[in-house]
Amino acid sequence: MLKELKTPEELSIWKDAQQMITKARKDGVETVWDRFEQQKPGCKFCELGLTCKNCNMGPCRVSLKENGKMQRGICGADGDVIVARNFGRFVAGGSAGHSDHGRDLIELLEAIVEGDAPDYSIRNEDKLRRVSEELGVDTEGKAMLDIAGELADICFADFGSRKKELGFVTRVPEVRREIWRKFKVMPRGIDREIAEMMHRTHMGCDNDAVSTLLHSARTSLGDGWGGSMIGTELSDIIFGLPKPSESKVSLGVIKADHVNILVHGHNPVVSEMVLAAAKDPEMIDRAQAAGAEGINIGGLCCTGNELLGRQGIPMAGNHLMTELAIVTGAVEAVVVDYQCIMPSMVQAAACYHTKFITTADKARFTGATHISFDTAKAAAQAREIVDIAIKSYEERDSARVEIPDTSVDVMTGFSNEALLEMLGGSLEPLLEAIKGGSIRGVVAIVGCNNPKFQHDSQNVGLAKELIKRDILVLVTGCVTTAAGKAGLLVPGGAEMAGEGLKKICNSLNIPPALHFGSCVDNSRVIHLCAMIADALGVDISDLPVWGASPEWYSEKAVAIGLYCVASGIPVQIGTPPQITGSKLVTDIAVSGLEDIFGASFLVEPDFKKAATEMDKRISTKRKALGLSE
Ligand code: SF4
Ligand code: MSK
Repeated sequence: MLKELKTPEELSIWKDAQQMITKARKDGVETVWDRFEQQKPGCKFCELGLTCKNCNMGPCRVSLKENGKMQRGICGADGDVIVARNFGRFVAGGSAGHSDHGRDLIELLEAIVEGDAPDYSIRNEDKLRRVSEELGVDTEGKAMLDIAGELADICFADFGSRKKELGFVTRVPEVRREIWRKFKVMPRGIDREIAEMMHRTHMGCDNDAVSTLLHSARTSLGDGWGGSMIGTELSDIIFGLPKPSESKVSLGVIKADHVNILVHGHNPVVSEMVLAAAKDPEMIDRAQAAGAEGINIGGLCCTGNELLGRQGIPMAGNHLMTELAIVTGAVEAVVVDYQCIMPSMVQAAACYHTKFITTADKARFTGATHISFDTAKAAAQAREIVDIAIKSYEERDSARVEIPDTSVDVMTGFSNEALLEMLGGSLEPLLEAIKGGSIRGVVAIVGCNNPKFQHDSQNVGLAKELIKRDILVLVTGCVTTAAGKAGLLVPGGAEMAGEGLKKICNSLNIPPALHFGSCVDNSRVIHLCAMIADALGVDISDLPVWGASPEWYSEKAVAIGLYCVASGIPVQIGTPPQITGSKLVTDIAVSGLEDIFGASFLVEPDFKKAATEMDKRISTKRKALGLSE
């Protein structure tokens, strides 16, 4: 029997998404929501985390026996061990993704130093010197490229096995570092922790759930204070600091009379070059010769966030909007690097004239046009990509074009440095606002979309609930577009905030939700928390702060959540990871971690209840710090 389709209004809160879901159905394009329904009912064992495929005696599935005891897999692993091992590998996957992205930035920095990446340069020498000095480089009297070479070596070394503690860990308050040393979760090497997680979860190794979970925390810390932080800091050095600027979001940023190129993925190494090529007068001439007014670059997901923050490039959409962007029929090319790119985009693109272009050899898609991106010839390859898009424009069928006419203003580009500059060079005004209660707390809403929820309902709902309570919101990753479309990323959004936060936003002319970058850039959030804790002379876990990922979906989101918790920042998530088959593991996640790290996970699918719980803890933390409410 055919299942009844949900209405577009039930699937997404946004008019542009609803319009394109309707068009997708008319055009016969399958979307993520269609496949979500096809996958129902899900496998209960997998949902609970009780399936193991770690060896070929299995796979095994375990469940509670009639006598109330947990069955064991063929090797004898019980449910707690199986759940913990699966969770550990999930965290390792997310940490590997972020960290390998970070490594790509080191390789680019090294190539710049060696003259092998002539189309790139170091745009922010000031940050290069500052970060290098922080990591122990003596920069006095040295040339920029020599310093960059030393910095690249230090960052590469953080991926290895020779260190006892990662370089950026010096940013963490000493009291927290002591906790990490005591529980043996101090990250030593980024790749090392990931590899050790794979080793521990091989049959016959770590068969103690608590031990495996602690190493999961260590692996995630290697991501947050290692791979991700390197990715963020080196991106700032090479491509420049995000600075507050204005832009637009929603599918309305796609222009009917332009060659539209959407960049998607995470790494700015490709998208920055595509942007530069699109600005080249010769390419614009070619586009005009093809009948277009010009070339329009739009962002999707986190590569979009990278360009939005640094270059003010508009965002077409977040995770669940990526297929829908193609459905406008006005996208000449989607250019992707890696992560969060739905394989279905190849099929969606094939329904129109859209060229789907992959650039990373580690992220190939069957059916795509692949251009193996090489930083030695980046500009030429970027021009080749733009050229493909221009040719594609000539194939566009205008009868199939329908672009939602909404686009919403946003203010973007709030790095820690930009925030400090805005505050007059010191955190003091922010601390005073927190102490005085105008800003009662800070919550970073992070990450993704998931068809388990009405698209963006939780992301936006939570953000609005928090700002009403005078809680400053930071957004990263795909929440950015959601917050932007809801009007929360402009100073006028402060009208939706409580009186205290509104006053601060008005006096600084900032929005009540600040765009802090891509999902890798959650490293900025933990760094900011460390700076605030240091300034107050307390541990991070003493602060009135939270992380939240109401609509998370990815392995990376869990790695982020866990490194926040292990850093002392509690994290709300809208759905649990696949751990609920083990009471032991679930209890540790939602309360046991509190005893070790002073923070744990809150699983709450209702944003109003989540906001209330988060608010309560913020009040408690404020009281403990002796701050007024
Ligand atoms: Fe089954 Fe153990 Fe092999 Fe997992 S490791 S598949 S539980 S026998
Ligand atoms: S892209 S990890 S859906 S934020 Fe970073 Fe968006 Fe989440 Fe991917």
